[in-house]
Amino acid sequence: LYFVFLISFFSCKEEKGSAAEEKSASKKPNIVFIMADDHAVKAISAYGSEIGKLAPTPNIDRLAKNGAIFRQNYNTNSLCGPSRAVILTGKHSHENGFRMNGEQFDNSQQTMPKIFRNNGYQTAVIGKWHLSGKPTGFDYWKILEDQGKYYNPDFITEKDTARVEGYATDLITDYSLDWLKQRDTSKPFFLMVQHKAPHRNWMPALRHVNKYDSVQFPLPDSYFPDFEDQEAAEEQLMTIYEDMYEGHDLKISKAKGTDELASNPWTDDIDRMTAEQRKQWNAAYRPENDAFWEKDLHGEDLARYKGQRYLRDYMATIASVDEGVGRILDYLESQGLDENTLVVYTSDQGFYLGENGWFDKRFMYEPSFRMPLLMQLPGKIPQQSEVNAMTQNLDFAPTFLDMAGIEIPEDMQGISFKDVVFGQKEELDRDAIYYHYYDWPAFHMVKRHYGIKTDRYKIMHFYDDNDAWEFYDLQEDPKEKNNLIDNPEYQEEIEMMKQKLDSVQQYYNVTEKEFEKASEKSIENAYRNFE
Ligand code: SGN
Ligand code: CA
Repeated sequence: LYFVFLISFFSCKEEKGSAAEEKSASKKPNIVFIMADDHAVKAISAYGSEIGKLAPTPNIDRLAKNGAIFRQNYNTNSLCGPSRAVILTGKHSHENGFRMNGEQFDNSQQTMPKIFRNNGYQTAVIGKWHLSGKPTGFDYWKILEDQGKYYNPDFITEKDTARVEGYATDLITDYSLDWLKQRDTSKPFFLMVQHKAPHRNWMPALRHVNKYDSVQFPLPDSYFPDFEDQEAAEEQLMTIYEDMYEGHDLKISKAKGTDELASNPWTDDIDRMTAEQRKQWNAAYRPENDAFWEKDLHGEDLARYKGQRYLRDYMATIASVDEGVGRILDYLESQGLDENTLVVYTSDQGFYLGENGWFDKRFMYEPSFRMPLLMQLPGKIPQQSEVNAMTQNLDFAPTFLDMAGIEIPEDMQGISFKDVVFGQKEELDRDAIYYHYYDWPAFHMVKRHYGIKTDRYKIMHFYDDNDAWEFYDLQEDPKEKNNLIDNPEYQEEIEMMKQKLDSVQQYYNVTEKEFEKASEKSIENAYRNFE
């Protein structure tokens, strides 16, 4: 059984006038759901990391101060499209049909925004969609084309597709505020604000490009890893110092004295900037690039340098996201809307910030499996509370509906954690969470795998051109370096976890079909593309 703690640092909450309380109880809460793309838990200062101390996120942290921070929030399939589909439907990938990026989301199915809309809410989504096809269930939508671009992105609306001059994160915040200002004030609203940042290739706003130039970010102990009995980890293509493009990803120039980028296969990110933007951009990177060529780095020094360049840009793109969160919170407060609005901050998945030498996500290991989650709803969610229950993106839809007093459809697979975050209940009725990643062969070559996690153990099975089990005791080995699958001392626990995995899969209707392997041909082609 699992222990769920909700610790409120304020033992006695401020008493509110009973009239105000009655009013807010009868009113359906508004919801502002803010989601970044690839924002690692470690990159939010409220989580207390070293990186967060060096590059704080004061506005995202406001949610932790006003409400709750979730310590054990996870996804079900650590990739963009799949995570979004799970959030919209409250169903695992095999049930909502969107298993990997590039698939077509069946937008005729039941989704959370449709249910909100049918219950009198005004609904809108602004920013990254990445589910192919048009959003359904929204009164208003304005989405980025595909992955979206940082500078001068193309936005798609019901009417047209148009390129807009500006920086994606700022534009998404502007459009969200515009929508809030023109909404029908007689109705509650559900707004999804979905940033592109801090997704690859980490292009900061011009005002932030040099923000962390003088900061040395800590690189994890595992930056130069040894992989033992971790075959899939060994065979991935997501290592900072091996798989990043020096130009496209790290903004390193070809040589001293030029702004021309080293390897940059997708030139459109830079080409689409205006002449003025490019001028400022180049001027910002030139000194660092010239200094780099002076240093003549090699081997591990070069690898560490690349880690720094990556983290500086990654954190600098987050600076704009954080400012955007601040602008939205300020607006809600200025209108008195904060009192009855659930504000959520999360990311579609976690991300590697150099653990195992990696960037990207996809693995069921903690840094990508875990997602940040913070939320406030004054008077309902205790201030400065911590949720230690294992929650999942699968639970978002049922939880938000529950908070709005709307019946949760029977076929949603997530469970509501409303009572836990409201401090009324300690445990969730679930002792293991399920994961299944399918996108192989594809970018970064992370093998298909599935598994479960309990509060102490994790078991994973990688399959396709391999067949490998991994088992971790997270209490003893939180960094997942010791695969204990063959350790005689753990055989009882491993057997227990295998049985639990079977029953979890049965519970979620996972059928044989889910373990189909890729064809030899597609594997061959994929390796050719990614070598
Ligand atoms: C792009 C990135 C990949 C990333 C996928 C999926 N390459 O293809 O590094 O894994 O998106 O990301 S890029 O150089 O073109 O940016 S996801 O968040 O959409 O799932
Ligand atoms: Ca993502």
